Amino acid sequence: MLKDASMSKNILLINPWIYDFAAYDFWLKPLGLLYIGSLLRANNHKISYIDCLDSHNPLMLHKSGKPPKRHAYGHGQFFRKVIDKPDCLKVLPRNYCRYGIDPDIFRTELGRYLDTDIVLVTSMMTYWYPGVFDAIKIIKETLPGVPVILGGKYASLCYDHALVHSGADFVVRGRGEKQILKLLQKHFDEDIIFDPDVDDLDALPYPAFDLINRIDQLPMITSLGCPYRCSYCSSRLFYKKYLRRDPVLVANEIEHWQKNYGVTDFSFYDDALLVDPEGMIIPLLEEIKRRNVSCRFHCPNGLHLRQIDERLSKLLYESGFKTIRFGFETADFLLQKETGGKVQNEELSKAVIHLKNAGYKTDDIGIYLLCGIPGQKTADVTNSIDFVRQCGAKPVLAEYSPIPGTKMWTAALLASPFDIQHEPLYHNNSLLSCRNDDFSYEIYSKLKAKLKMLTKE
Ligand code: B12
Repeated sequence: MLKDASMSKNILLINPWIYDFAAYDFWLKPLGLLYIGSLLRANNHKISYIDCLDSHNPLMLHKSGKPPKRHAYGHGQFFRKVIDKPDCLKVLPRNYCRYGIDPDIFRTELGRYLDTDIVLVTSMMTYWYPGVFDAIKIIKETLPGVPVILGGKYASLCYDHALVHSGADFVVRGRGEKQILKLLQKHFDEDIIFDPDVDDLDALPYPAFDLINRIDQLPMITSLGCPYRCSYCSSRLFYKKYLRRDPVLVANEIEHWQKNYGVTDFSFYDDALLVDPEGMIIPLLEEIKRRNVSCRFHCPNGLHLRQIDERLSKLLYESGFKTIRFGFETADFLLQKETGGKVQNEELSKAVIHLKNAGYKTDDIGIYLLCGIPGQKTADVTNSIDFVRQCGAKPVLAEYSPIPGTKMWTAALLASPFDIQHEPLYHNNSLLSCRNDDFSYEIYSKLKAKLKMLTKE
């Protein structure tokens, strides 16, 4: 029996701040939280949203008088304020900042939702937990007695830490759709009205992007999970199966956001967007072309190189893929095998030729190189940089962030001079927490500066 709609809850979604040495809005949106929001709306709840990272927050714009610099493609700076560093991060002589709106503005925003029944807070990087804790503390002060549910990446990867320290009433680990419905049913006596098969990604309602204050870009996923098992990556911890959507339905969604909300920039959050191109990217882009939907696409998360051939390169270029980054990680054959075997050197050189023939320039082709993995030598990083440059692409250093539960975690525990087991702040990629005598922080910094000079030329 269905309950009266008036029995549904007022649910407030919160995307907390980031506290870090550096943070740039590289097409960053709380996609998982907004997926949960739309599912709850389909279950008759009233959903509201506060984004502590909103660079267009009107109160904050008024207060600061200086808007963060934004790029036409929908990425750019956040509001930023230097804050005290947690003691354990004092080893790094860099400013530590809060990115996002000021806490007093967050309090004011919360004041608009005093009738809230439940607050849902998301979390991203494990080492961003202090922003999450501060948000929960302020929610508890402003909305006393209202239960707070925490989910997301930090909550999942550092579940015990979150249970003890976060201040949330409930902590949810892993995919949230089923769990949140059950939690609302069990603890708040709410009926489940719409309970889709969460393995069918097309059965989920579109994320509640309409709640975003000013949409400058939107993230999309065409799949969850990854067929590869790279040792540094946590994808398999979240997704046992590699789930894909129907490309035509992805095109429908892109067209929906473009036609009804005027969105032109889309970022793909997939772990494996290009795998089996005939199964997704080719039919998707052909469908978009056929419908005359004109968009720009960005892939801040690394793409797989193996699939890049003449046809796909042309299609990506012609379809408006402006920002393309590929995960290469290292030019060392043994290390490639050890970390996951997803790509080899010849595949990079061939891919770059195809991409250039299609129209991309050296600077457009960003190649992520993993640096600071346990036991890695400086020579490996410099050789990899040289190889990428010889191929005619742009090396981009991706500093290793150790993630609990991954295959590389045990090696990271042994290699790190920091207590990464008990303190997630040490997972911060800026800290280079698995540095060693050969690949020290100083060497890394010099390399990074040199690379900046070289790629500026
Ligand atoms: C897109 C992406 C990025 C984007 C931005 C993403 C963002 N929004 O912040 C960019 C490119 C900027 C990025 C950068 C980095 N990333 Co990244 N990224 C991702 C990626 C691929 C997708 C995240 C996502 O949206 N997933 C899809 C949504 C649907 O899933 P979800 O968020 O988990 O949400 C579900 C659940 O968590 C839950 N849930 C979420 N919120 C809530 C709330 C409640 C209340 C409940 C109940 C449930 C719930 O339900 C949701 C639906 O099922 C993930 C890997 C992955 N596949 O998830 C890595 C990942 C988060 N990134 C990771 C890493 C390592 C990095 C980098 C450090 C890489 C590097 N060396 O440069 C940088 C760090 C940047 C920085 N400034 O520090 C790691 C995490 C590291 C860590 N220690 O936490 C991940 C897990 C990948 C990995 N290697 O394993 N990343």
